[in-house]
Amino acid sequence: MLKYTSFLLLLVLASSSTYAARPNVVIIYADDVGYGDLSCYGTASIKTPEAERMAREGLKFTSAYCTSATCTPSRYSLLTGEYAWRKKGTGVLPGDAAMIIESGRETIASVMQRAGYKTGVVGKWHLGLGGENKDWNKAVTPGPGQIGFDYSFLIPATGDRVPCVYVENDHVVGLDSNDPIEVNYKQNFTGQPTGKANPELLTKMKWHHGHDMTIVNGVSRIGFMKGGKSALWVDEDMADVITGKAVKFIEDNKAQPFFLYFATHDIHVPRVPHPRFVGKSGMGPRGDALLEFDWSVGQILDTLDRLKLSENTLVILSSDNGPVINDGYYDDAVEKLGDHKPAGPFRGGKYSKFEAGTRVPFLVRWPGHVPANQTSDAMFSQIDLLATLADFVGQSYNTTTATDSHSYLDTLLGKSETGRDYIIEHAGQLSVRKGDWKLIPPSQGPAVTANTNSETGNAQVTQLYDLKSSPWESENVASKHPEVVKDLEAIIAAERAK
Ligand code: NG6
Ligand code: CA
Repeated sequence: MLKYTSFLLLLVLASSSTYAARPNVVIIYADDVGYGDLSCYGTASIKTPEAERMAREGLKFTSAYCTSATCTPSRYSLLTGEYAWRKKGTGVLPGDAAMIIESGRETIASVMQRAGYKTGVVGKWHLGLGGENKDWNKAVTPGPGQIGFDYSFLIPATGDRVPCVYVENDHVVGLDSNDPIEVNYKQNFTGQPTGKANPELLTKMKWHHGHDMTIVNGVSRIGFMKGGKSALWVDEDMADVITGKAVKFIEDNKAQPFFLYFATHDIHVPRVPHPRFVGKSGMGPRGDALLEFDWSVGQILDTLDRLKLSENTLVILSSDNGPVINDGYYDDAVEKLGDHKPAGPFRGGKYSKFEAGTRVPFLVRWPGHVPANQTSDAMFSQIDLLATLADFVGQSYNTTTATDSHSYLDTLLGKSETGRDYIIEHAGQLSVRKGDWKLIPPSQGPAVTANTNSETGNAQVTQLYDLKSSPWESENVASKHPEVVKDLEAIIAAERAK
C-alpha cells in the first residue's frame, strides 16, 4: 500500500514538474512601430530604454517581417498561420465587422491552450467581433473565446474607430443599461455631433483626412456611435488600462504556464499619450506615444522579473506594419519629426510595398536560453510563429489550416542563423524577398499617397533591387537580371497557386 501511494506521489510530482518547466510565452505586438523607431535599431533621435533592455538581454532580428503592410491582415496571419491575402475580407476592418477568424479554427492561442497554457489577449484586436448585426449591449460573440483565448480585454478595432469602449470577455466594460450603445458605419445618428460638422468640439486634435465622424474625448473617429457614455475610453489612460490588464493576467497566472498576446494601441493614431509622456520626446505625440509604448514594454519585463518568471518566459516584441507619420490627424508628427527616420535605412512605410512596409523590429528575450545582446540576420516571418510556437511547446498543429506556417524554432531561439528561404511581403499585392533580392511586380496606383504622403512602391514596371547594395530600393536592376526576375516571379506564382 505504501509502495502504491509513493508511486502515485511520484507520478504527481513528475507531472507537476514538467508542468512547471513549460516556459510562458508573451507576444508584445506594437501598432505601426517602424524598423527605425526603437533606439536599439540605431536611431539617436529617441531613447527607448525598455526595448533596448530586451535587445541587451536577448536577440535582435534585422530581417524579420510582419506579413502585411496593414494591421488586420498581419494580425490574421500571425494568429492563424495562413496568409490573409488567401482569404477575402481580411483588409483593414471597420469597427463593426464580424469576426473574420472562424470559430474553432486553430490559432496560436488554441495550440497553446491544448498544450495546457492559460491564454489571454489584451489590447488591440481588429479582427472583427460577433456577427454582422450585433448588439453591443449583449454578449458579443464569437470572439477570442472561440479561437482559443481563455481571457480577453480588447480594444475592438482601433483607437480611431468606434466603438470607443473596451470589451472584456465578450462584454462592453462599464456599460450602463439605461444608456445603450449603438454603432453604425453607414450613417450618423440624428443630432450627434461629428468632426466634420462640429470642428469646434475637437479639443485634442483636428482630423486631417478621414476621421471626421463621431467625436469621443475631443477626438473625431471613423464611424458613428451613440450612447454608452459610462463605457467610453479615455485615450490618455489607454496604455495604463491595457498594460494594467496585461500585468494582471501575468500575475493571475504566474503559477501555471501562460500565453499572453499583448497588442498595444501605441503608436497608432490618434496619438494621445498620458500627460506624463507629453512633450518628453520632443517629437510631438508620435514620439511621446513611442515612449509610452516603451514604458508598457518595461512594465511587462518588470512584472516578469518581480515574479521571478523571466528565466521561464519567452518574450517576443514586434510590430504589425511599418511606420506612418501622418495617418489622418493634425498631431505635429510631420512637423516635429526632425532627423528621426521611423523606417531606419528602408524605403516606404505602412501601406508600402517597399521594405519598410513589412520589415519590422523583432526582439526575442529568454534569459539563459536565447543568447543575450546578439543580432540575427536570418529572415524570419511572423507567419511562422504558429508552427514555431507549436514546436516550442511540443504540439503538432493543423497543417491544413495553418498552411503557410513552418517552424523556425532554432532560428527564433538564436541557435541557427538560417531562416526562411524567402519572404512574401503583402501590400495590396505580393512582393518577394529572396536573399538580397527584392522583387516588386508592376502595379497600378499612385507612387505616393495623397493623404499620408507616403511612398507606396507602386510602379508600372517590374522593380528588382539588390538590398545589399541598395537597401533603400532606389536602383532598379530588373533589366540587368532577367533570370532573377523570373525566379522571383515564379515564387510568387507558386505561392498564389498553393
Ligand atoms: C485607414 C485609416 C488610418 C488607419 C488605417 C488602419 C483613414 C483615412 N485612414 O483607413 O488612419 O486607421 O486605416 O491602420 O481612415 S491599421 O494599423 O489598423 O491597419
Ligand atoms: Ca498597424
